[in-house]
Amino acid sequence: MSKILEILKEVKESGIKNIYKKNIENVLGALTKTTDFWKMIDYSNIPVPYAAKIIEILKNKGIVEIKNDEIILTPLGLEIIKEEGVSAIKKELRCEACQGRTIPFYKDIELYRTFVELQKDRPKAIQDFDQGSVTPETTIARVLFIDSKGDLEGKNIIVMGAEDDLTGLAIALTRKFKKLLIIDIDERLIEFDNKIIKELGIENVEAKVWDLRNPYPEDMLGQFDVFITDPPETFIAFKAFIERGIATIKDEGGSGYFGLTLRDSSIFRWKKFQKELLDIGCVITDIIQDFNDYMNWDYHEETKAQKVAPVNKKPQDIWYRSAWYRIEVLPGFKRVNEQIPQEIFDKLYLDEEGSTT
Ligand code: SPD
Repeated sequence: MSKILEILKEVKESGIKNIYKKNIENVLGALTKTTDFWKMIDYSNIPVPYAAKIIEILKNKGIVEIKNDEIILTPLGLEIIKEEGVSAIKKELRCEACQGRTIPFYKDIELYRTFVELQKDRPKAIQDFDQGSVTPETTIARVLFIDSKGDLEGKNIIVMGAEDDLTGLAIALTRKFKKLLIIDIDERLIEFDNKIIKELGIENVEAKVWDLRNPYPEDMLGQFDVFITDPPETFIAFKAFIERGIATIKDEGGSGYFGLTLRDSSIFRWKKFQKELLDIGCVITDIIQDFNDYMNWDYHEETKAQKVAPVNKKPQDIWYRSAWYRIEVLPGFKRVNEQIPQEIFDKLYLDEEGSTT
């Protein structure tokens, strides 16, 4: 049996089911690029608890050693990599202009500069709602991407939660939409948006506090062309958020945008998400890996991610990224608008794959 398959067998025996050979190869490949645990996660696209278990097994087998919080491949590790043809993911080959997003944020430099200035005093990301804000470059790239797909000008748009990214505010600044509704459970964010929207006299925007557990009122159903969200990644939460988004869509051809990460869910769960999207009448038109870069959050040390990490060192740089999904709603889609029960909401963020809340 190959060494990689031996490692995989041991990881599975430890109780992890959603794992396959490619995950082990990606971890080994990542370690040829970095000795930093968090950067290794970034390179290998794997949930933190799974990466931690793989490192533990690699260490026990003498394939890596940990010195001063750095994870270092041993001569045995380097030999396995060579013999089994492991190749690292090479982020350095991506387009430098757009950083792999397909559209550089500076395509609208005025929008970017205005946004950077306005967001300076934004509310800090808090643990309560699993907040973690994307960089201003990401937020502006999202808006330009949405515009590039014909989903901004003259459209009715709803931004559902995740306003810690200020995507709703950035869309408001374009003034290109027909109607914009921003909802979020965190009143600090809604107040922040409303203050700026009022000061700048931007019309046809409403920002209001809304708890996504509650069904939408009739006047929000079937009213929008586009929804934008960033769902928590337990399956049940994902389904609930996306169904809520689709319930707001007016007509076939309407679209939805959201982020999905491989840092808090496995590729196996992505398969389940994608099947669900097809089953509820959508098609996935775009998936752009590493589109969304999240700024490190202050509560990291309190999280399961840091607790399971094999090092005490905290992330020094951006390591948490997500893919940007675009879906379209096809003829025959259904609107689901049910109450999300408390017991589902209680398990919204954390499970065996999620660890950053
Ligand atoms: N807790 C860290 C920040 C998490 C941000 N949520 C990303 C969700 C992607 N669907």
